[in-house]
Amino acid sequence: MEKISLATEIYAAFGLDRNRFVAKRFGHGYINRTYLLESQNGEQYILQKINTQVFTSPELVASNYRLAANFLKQHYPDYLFVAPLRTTDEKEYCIWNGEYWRLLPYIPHTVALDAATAPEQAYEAARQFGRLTRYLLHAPLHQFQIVIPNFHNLTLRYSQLQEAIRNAREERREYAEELIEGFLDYSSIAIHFEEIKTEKAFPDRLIHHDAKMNNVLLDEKTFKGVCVIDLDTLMPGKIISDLGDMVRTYVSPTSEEERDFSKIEIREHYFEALIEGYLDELRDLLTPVEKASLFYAGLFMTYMQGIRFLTDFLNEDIYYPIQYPEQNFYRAKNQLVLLQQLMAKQELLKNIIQKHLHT
Ligand code: GN1
Ligand code: MG
Repeated sequence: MEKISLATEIYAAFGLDRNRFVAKRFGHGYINRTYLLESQNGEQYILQKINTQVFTSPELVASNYRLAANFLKQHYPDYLFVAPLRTTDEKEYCIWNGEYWRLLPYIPHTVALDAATAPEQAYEAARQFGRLTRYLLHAPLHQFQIVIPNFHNLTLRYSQLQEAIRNAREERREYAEELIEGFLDYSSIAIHFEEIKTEKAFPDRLIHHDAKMNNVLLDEKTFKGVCVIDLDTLMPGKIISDLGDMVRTYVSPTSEEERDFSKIEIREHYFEALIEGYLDELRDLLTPVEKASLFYAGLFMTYMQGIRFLTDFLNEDIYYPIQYPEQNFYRAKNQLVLLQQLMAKQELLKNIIQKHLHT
């Protein structure tokens, strides 16, 4: 394994002695770079280098963490909220050589799964994301910062795709021609977002905005939900973001990296479990517009993620890291196939939602 050597100053900023720790790359995030630090006597931490191309104002992220942590501590003292540890001079991150680094506690006896392998895991994970939004219901929403403007603004993502189509190199555009058509054929999903986004009864709430399976820690033995992690994009938004990301990432046994599209499948029991888990936290406080958007959520996020991958492919892979040249093309295609399958099963999935809305 590659031996990782991180600067002594970074450790020291958090009061740690580098000589006591071994660092390893950790997790599969695309954006930040994550390490696990372990000492011989079993002390463990998560150290992250924040991607400041994406999170251009790390102080906004830190401010949101602080607001949420304070509110939760006051109102739900038993809730496990994984906030950054302070530096020796009481900051949420240290700046070293122009890089932003932060330290987080490692939560022992937990696992982060890349994919759900039982519906109960989907239920547990969905409950954790639903609980976060519910517990923060009375937090001061307007004091939370928008850390990435327009992050889940499908209208903008759609126009970014159109712009990328216009500006792409001939070669890439031709390569992706059919796929581009495939996405443009579903423009009604973007139009629907336009229609509902400004409705009064479609409120902003505090949303995680990256509700994939491996952003939840489950108990390593019981697989019960323990907490959510990766809270960088915790900010005001719509429930369709988290619910939709769960549909996008828990329902099929495949991940967005799968290139054998015949393996993409809608596992109804997983869909049902995540709907139930999310609604068990939020059922009583959703507005009629939100309730009517529950099936749409999966279309919204799958479509938007596909568009983001395709846009990045056309833009020569400037956002998502790749290991092979057409990776963003295949990720986008994977999302389109998933979207088509959600569409094909919509009656059944809508019935499942109805069943759980009223229990
Ligand atoms: C990115 O870095 P990671 O894997 O947590 C992205 C999400 C996407 C996801 C796709 C800030 O998250 O929006 O859903 O990749 N985060 C950002 O898997 O763009
Ligand atoms: Mg993330």
